Amino acid sequence: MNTVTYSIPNISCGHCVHTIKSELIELPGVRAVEADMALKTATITYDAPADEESIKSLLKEINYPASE
Ligand SMILES: [Cu+2]
Repeated sequence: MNTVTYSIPNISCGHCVHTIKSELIELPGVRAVEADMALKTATITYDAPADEESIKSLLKEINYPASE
């Protein structure tokens, strides 16, 4: 089990948080998603087949790219 936290500048309201959580949880291997509106971060707990690459590519696809 792996956990990563990304900074996501596009998070601006509760709708963003909901979108990120509901989209990411659909990705095979993702076990848990928390997103914080105030901090503009998302914390994702995952196992294979999910990996950082697939998570970041999904975030980009839904227009919430992780900044690094
Ligand atoms: Cu929003």
